[in-house]
Amino acid sequence: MRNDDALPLPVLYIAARWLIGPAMTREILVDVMERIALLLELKGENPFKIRAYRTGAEVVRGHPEDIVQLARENKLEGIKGLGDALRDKLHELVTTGSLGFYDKLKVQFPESIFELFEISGLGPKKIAALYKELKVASVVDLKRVCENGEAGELSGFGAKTVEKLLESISFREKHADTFRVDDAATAVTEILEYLRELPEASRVEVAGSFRRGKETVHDLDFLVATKKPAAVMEAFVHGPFAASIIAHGETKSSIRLSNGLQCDLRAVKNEEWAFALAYFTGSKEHNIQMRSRALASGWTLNEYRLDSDSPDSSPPPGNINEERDLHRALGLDYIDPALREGMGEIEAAESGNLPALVELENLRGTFHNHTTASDGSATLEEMAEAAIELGLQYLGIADHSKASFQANGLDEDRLLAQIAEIRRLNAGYDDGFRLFAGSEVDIHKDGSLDFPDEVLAELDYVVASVHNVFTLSEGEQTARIIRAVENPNVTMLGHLTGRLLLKRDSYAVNVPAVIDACAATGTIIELNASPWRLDMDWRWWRMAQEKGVLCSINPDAHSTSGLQDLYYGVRIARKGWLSRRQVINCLPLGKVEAVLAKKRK
Ligand code: DGT
Ligand code: CA
Ligand code: CA
Ligand code: ZN
Repeated sequence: MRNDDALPLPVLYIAARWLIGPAMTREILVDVMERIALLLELKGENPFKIRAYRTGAEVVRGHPEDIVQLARENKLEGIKGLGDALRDKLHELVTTGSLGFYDKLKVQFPESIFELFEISGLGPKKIAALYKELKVASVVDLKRVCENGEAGELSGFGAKTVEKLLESISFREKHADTFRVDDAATAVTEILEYLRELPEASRVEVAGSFRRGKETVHDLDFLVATKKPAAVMEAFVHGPFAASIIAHGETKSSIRLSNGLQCDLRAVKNEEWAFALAYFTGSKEHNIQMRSRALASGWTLNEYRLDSDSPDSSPPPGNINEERDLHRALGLDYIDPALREGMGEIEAAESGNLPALVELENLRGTFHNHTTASDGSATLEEMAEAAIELGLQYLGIADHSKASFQANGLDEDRLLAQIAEIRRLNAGYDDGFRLFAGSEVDIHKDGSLDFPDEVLAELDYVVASVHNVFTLSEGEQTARIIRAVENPNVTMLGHLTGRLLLKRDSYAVNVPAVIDACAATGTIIELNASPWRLDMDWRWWRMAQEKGVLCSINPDAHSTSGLQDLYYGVRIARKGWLSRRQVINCLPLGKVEAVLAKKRK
């Protein structure tokens, strides 16, 4: 049976292809090495041994070849920074999927100790001190010692540190039942596949905020059409993804995943499918408007059916098998789930003014990507190969500039050398692919840029971003950003608000004023596709679009797999009502150059 939903199917298909990937990755190797170093540090082991693992993690992160493959084939010899012991461990980890040494170490500490790493302001040194001196092994413990004054007495923990720690703890508590979309996406793919394989399930879909493409979700809502709901419920609550069962009913069940995310499943009859899918996709605001629209025709709409409201109202049309049929019955064009937020989509659907939303397949390239030159884990060549592999025609490189010293930002000389390297590599690619030389240049506190104009002018394009001094007043921060935007060398503005979802709020900034400045100067605004950022937020894109501001969907990739974050960026672009016309990286090679050059003329 054909499913008419424009958003989830093609997007999820590609997501599944991209997200599942091979079992062992460079990231896992790095993570295990870093965790070993931390655990050794907590144990007070020899600092040289600890450093060996930290160095090992860095080497693995930055190695230009396929390190997973090399480890598998036991060919790590000769790589600087990896001693015998580490080589053996990497080989064991890659070939067996686990590491005895790490497993033994791990059981000596509560798993919860790693939570402490998610608290901004805590590094391994401080965590080790807290654990050793005060037996702090979880965020709950940390809160206690911050509040009772014990933490403040540790060396290196002044009153200010403690205050900052309490702030990040309360931020974390506030978002305790909220998950970033990337922490849900893999589970969604897995659960959909599992349910679709059940012989009793005729139709299966994910609904709720996930289907609408929200940046964060509270729980996941699955829907199944079936003649045998009990069998489907039984299979669901005992699925391999279910860490615990919250409720097990005849037509409704809930489970919890190991990361804490709740998943609801509802079973309906085949003839109820379109109504139930529409209802449980929401949003609530959208549903309320749809229901009053039905009432205006003399019908009642709920999660099961469309009925006559009274004996003298005309009967509603029958044969509603798809959401599309329901929308048509209400005199509307089909409304994509991404748009169902009760923000004018029904009016637009009534008057035939819904946008043709951008799709992942429309993207031809992307900008704002990092390499080993700054804080990325893949080289220029590896990033280019990965982009070619994904079918992209171009890849924009934008490593950090020198003010981002913690990210190993490039100075002028290193940047000019990188430009030369990109030109040299481009000579080797065929006409179907090209690297663009760019920079993610820091915006200084006063709005000046981290490179002089003559240097910026050497680049194909420039992304300007704020990475420090987040505490300015709204007026000062806005003026700072607008000054950067007014520089003719600045092609686009990076992650406009600086937020990290569920971790750090936006700095104070007047977004409409920045959008106006971008419109006035012809500056593109980035839609940073990292699931941590998704910045600029989807709620602002319609305003930007109305003012003629263009969008660039940028993964801000720090590794080859980071390019896959384009998937999340497209979801947010769709929520922002963007079509391919507003997204510059839908333009093919040969056309996109003119857009990059426009502001400089
Ligand atoms: P969240 O908070 O990320 O889970 O967001 P949703 O939208 O997934 O919300 P959820 O899981 O509470 O409910 C799923 C959908 O069910 C929601 O989008 C619309 C529908 N729904 C739930 N409660 C109500 C309600 O009281 N009235 C109406 N009209 N619809 C509702
Ligand atoms: Ca939900
Ligand atoms: Ca729910
Ligand atoms: Zn950045």
